[in-house]
Amino acid sequence: MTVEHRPTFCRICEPLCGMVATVDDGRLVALRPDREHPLSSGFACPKGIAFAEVVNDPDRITHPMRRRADGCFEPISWDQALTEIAARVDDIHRRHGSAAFGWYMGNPAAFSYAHLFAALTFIKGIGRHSHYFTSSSQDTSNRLLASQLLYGSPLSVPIPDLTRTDLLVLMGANPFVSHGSFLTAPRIRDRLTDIVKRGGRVVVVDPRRTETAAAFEWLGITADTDAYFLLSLLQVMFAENLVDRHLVEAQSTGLDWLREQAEDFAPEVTAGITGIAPQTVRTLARELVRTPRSAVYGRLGTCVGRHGTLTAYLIDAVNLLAGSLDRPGGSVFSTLGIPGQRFSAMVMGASLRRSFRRKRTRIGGFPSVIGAEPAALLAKEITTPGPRRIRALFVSAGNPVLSVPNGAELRAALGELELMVGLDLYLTETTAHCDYVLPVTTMYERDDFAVTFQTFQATPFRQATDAVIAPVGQARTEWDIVDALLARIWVRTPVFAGLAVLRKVLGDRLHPRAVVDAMIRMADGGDRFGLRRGGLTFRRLIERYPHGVVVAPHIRTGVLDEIVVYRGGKVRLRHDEIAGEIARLRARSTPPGFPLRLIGMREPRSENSWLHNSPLLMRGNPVQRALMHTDDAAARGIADGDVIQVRSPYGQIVLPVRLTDDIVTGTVAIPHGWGHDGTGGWRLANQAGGVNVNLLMSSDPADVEPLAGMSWLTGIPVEVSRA
Ligand SMILES: Nc1nc2c(c(=O)[nH]1)N[C@H]1C(S)=C(S)[C@@H](COP(=O)(O)OP(=O)(O)OC[C@H]3O[C@@H](n4cnc5c(=O)[nH]c(N)nc54)[C@H](O)[C@@H]3O)O[C@H]1N2
Ligand SMILES: Nc1nc2c(c(=O)[nH]1)N[C@H]1C(S)=C(S)[C@@H](COP(=O)(O)OP(=O)(O)OC[C@H]3O[C@@H](n4cnc5c(=O)[nH]c(N)nc54)[C@H](O)[C@@H]3O)O[C@H]1N2
Ligand code: SF4
Ligand SMILES: [Mo]
Repeated sequence: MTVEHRPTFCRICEPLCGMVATVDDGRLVALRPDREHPLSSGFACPKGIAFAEVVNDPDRITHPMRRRADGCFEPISWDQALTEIAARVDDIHRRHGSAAFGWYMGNPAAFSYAHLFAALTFIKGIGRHSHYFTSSSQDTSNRLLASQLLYGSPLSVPIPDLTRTDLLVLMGANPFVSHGSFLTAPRIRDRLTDIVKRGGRVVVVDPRRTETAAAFEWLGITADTDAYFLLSLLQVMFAENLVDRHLVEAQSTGLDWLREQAEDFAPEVTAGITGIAPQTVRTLARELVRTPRSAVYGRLGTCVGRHGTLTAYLIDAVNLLAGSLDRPGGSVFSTLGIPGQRFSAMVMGASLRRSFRRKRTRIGGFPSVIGAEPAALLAKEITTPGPRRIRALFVSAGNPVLSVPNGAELRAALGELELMVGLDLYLTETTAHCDYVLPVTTMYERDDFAVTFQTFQATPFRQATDAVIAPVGQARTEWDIVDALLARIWVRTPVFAGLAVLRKVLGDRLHPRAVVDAMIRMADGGDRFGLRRGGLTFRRLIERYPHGVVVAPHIRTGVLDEIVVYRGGKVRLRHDEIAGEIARLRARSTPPGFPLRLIGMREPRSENSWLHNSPLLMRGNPVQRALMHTDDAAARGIADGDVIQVRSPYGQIVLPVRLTDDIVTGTVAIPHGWGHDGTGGWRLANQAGGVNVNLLMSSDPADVEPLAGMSWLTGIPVEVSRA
């Protein structure tokens, strides 16, 4: 028996905290925070520590399974599963072509390079009419599209310069619970507190006085009105001549156009909508401009309203006008420092902009954003007859029955598929509908380098890890699964044929790790393939820097000409799409009879839908509860602890309520990710039950944000009564 302690890192959420895995005779028995990690230095949250329970969960799927005619699953061998799936893929492709295939890739995929490569290789490789969905359209597509418009590339996403800013405005983010998003900053709570310690301020714009807001200054806002608030900030900056035109025009074009767009939105006009006093807006606008190191940062709450792309665009516009864009302590762009990166971003940006203009989804005619379609329309893409109808669906690392609007519609639609294949750790409310469920490795059973999050690090940092244990049972990585499947498929698209040739030449060495290794070697700190002695490689990171390594104390600024890929290197403010959204904003209405507004709420011991089966995290039997204002409850005869019915124009749910004064009146908050109704195979999660809040959301194309295809998940009109 040998007990080993292996440094690695957590990949549940975005700080990627350093962990030490205790491995006893090949089994992962414990996880503890890594004190030697340069940034997380001994911090990990309860989710990260409890993850050993997921790895060893008796409910975890550890061998391939096939659904029988009676609906029950039976174990089958890998060879049989892959051979049968391949035959059905070939058959469906022969009859319907690539348009019959869909892939939904959920959130945990972003934390695994092998997974990203696998999903994209399959679904993009099978042909250009295939349907690709990701959790991004519930999360980030609007942010990426705003960057595509402003800078020409969706990869140019600014983050607040957390370690140097003196005035940070957080909008729609609750980092004390979420640990930060689109912002990789371990110990983010400490980093935020540091701002105040050095004499600065943190202002939290949120309909709820969240855990984060309670620690700093709270500015309560009515849900889904951030665009009005931001337009008012711009209006004040222009009207009070706060803008340094010379500075801003050196960075951008279209300033006068933007002034016209914001003209009608004086704070006095928007106050009734946002609930924020005009004087507060004016003061904040002045402070943002006058504080040399200020930054506005918007996250999930600003993404999932009805105008997510506009809102993300306006946040950057405010930073630009405040003189904070690409400046120390402001809103900055982290780059990898790869020679020629601007050129490749230019090529990719041009191609994505072209497909945004030309490609339209079958349902609703939505543009293609980062090559993906709106997940809110997945059900209709399956059920609507006609060409390009989805008949085969792969779902990896996602639980869309609980995470997209109108899960009931999606659940029913899944029954119409000819083939459904799931790659997951569990039999979930989604994968339970699959014909085949394939067992995947957890993060501790695979090597990794967090490609997705490199440019969102508040302090530029690199860490790579080997697998700390061998795959549990028969689990395989997503790459190995797709690779083995492709080896059995006869469909010969150009991509698949090319891979077949490479497979013959390279054998096992055909692996995306080589691409990631090349990226590490070419980036800042890398060995540049021998040009820089002692520089980083994938292997050297693991061997020499097992706890990770800081590659620069701060994010480099003055990089606008590198990250803007438009000719001329200037930020483009003027866009018809943005004007269209502002026009739509003016024409906005809400149905009568639903006076309250629904928002979301994350919980410290939950991760979307998938950590409700860990005994440690479920200690004390947590129950999903709605949160509403004492006054709104009193007006409806509702008492604390009552069971309430929540109705929207699109659905209704019943759950217990907690009353509070720490929320803007007229707001109801409900956590998502619950509603384990026994369909799935996670026994503890099923006991916790709860309801699927997304039954209150609309999957009508008219309710999907038109530019980025974002699901509408916040500010939903609702009414509440005692059940
Ligand atoms: N513990 C835990 N951590 C997580 C997750 C989890 O489920 N649990 N999920 C992970 C994932 S997938 C993500 S994307 C990140 C998200 O991390 P964050 O971006 O920090 O998002 P949330 O924690 O959901 O906080 C969003 C905030 O927006 C507020 N809000 C809602 N509507 C509006 C609005 O219209 N305007 C404004 N200004 N605010 C609004 C809500 O009250 C809430 O406080 O968290 C990640 N981390
Ligand atoms: N109302 C409301 N809805 C929301 C949100 C909200 O704030 N409010 N937030 C949205 C956001 S930000 C997101 S990101 C989405 C998330 O939505 P999804 O990504 O669709 O769902 P998750 O609940 O994250 O489910 C992740 C699944 O991946 C599996 N899994 C975990 N690790 C791995 C792995 O390594 N490989 C594979 N193959 N599977 C793995 C888990 O078992 C689980 O089944 O939900 C969105 N939905
Ligand atoms: S904060 Fe996120 S990354 Fe850190 S330990 Fe917790 S779950 Fe893991
Ligand atoms: Mo997310």
